[in-house]
Amino acid sequence: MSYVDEVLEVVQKKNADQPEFLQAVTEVLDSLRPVIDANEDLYRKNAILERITEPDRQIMFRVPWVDDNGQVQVNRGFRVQFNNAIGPYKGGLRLHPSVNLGIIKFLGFEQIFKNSLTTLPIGGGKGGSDFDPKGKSDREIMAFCQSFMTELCKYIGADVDVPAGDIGTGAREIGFMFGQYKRIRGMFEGVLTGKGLTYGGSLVRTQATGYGLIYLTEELFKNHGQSLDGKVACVSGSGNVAIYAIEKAQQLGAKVVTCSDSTGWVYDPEGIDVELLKDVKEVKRARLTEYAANRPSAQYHEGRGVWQIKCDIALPCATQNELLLDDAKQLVANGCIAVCEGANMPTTLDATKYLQENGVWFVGGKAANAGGVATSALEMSQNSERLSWSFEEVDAKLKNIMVTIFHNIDDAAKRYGVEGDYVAGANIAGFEKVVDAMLAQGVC
Ligand code: NDP
Ligand code: 2IT
Repeated sequence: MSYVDEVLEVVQKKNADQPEFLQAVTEVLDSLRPVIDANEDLYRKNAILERITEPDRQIMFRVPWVDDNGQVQVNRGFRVQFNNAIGPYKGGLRLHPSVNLGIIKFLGFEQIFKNSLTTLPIGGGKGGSDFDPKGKSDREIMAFCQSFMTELCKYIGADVDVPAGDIGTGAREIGFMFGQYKRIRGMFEGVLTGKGLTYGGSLVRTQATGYGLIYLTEELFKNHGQSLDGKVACVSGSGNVAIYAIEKAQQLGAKVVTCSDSTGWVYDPEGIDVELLKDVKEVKRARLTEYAANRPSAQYHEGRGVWQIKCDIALPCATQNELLLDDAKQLVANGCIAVCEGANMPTTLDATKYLQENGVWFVGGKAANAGGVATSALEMSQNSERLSWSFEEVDAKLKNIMVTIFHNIDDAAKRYGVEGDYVAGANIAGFEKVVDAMLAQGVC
């Protein structure tokens, strides 16, 4: 049995109750086969695959807080510190009722390779809680965040582990958590990224994941002799990533005609009004029905459905496993040219395969959404030198990083004879740097 198959079997046995983690590991290890086969003895002797699929540590803790009725609520908190071979653990905090250990592990595992692709010195980690921020008052959010950080602060630090935002964690939550860290540890340090601009945050971090996704997509099109100008795009989600992907895509001449949230979706044939969307989602924290009510050209539908709409480019920006095989078939039938993932693992394995086999240019999240964490690493640099860079400077660095990522994954795919397979290219390029650092650092 090949080394990859052996390890996959063990990982499946050990983590049988964690389907998302198994999905992420299967995708990575399957696509690394050419690299592993070329170095099988060395990697096997050093148990590289066994080590890279087992987190350094997994922290789980109780998060008690008091709601507005005086009732004590209890949530579960997580931080998975997966791999710090190339830098301090780095990755977001997800606050969503669906969060469990398997979800955090899949996200932490992906983060190792994504962070390596950024070219910056950051390791992989992820955390969060099954807390549901929807419908909570600001005071309840603060109570939760303070309790969460009261425990988490024991395990993180500017040179140890630097969390950030993800689903359900934005500037408001990062602010409350930063305040509590500072209070308990007595240190003003860059322990979180995505901070407010008045206390160490970086310009462009808010926009970075969405903008970065579009910079990479633009480079992909350029590489195929095309541009985004005049293209029609479908976006899913309407959170941080989706909003700034829509904004940048439209700045570059594309027309984005859809967005969605967890209850419904909008088709707006005249193009999404991004200022209205920001007001509905960032200011009012309302449903998309509010968008449709204020936009005569928009049609609102309950449930899911954005991938039914004919488009050139599909940008899934909501959550994992939201683009299924049937959606992939519909996209191909509608003549879709490219799928670039803004979310983490939004496309199922069978849907990815179908898209690739039918000639759709497919760039997975590890490469396509790396602009968020890359800009977090730029925030860490600014905090270290106690300076802040201008919007233009950070934006130019972000763009340069995304263009570099595209060429690095394209080259890696070519080097291993799988030209155009950007999933394999990303996994290979991300893996090479981490494995080199692991080998250099001995058994740890
Ligand atoms: P937000 O919380 O800002 O937005 C999430 C969006 O996705 C909302 O529109 C939300 O709808 C929708 N959504 C969330 N869960 C589900 C679900 N189970 N079913 C349907 N819709 C859902 O999060 P982000 O925009 O930050 O994150 C989106 C994706 O991008 C995630 O996969 C995240 O891991 C990934 N990502 C985020 C980065 C960042 O910097 N923020 C960086 C790289 C990747 P509703 O409002 O109704 O809940
Ligand atoms: O999935 C991700 O890359 C993020 N949520 C951003 C992580 C970060 O540390 O900025």
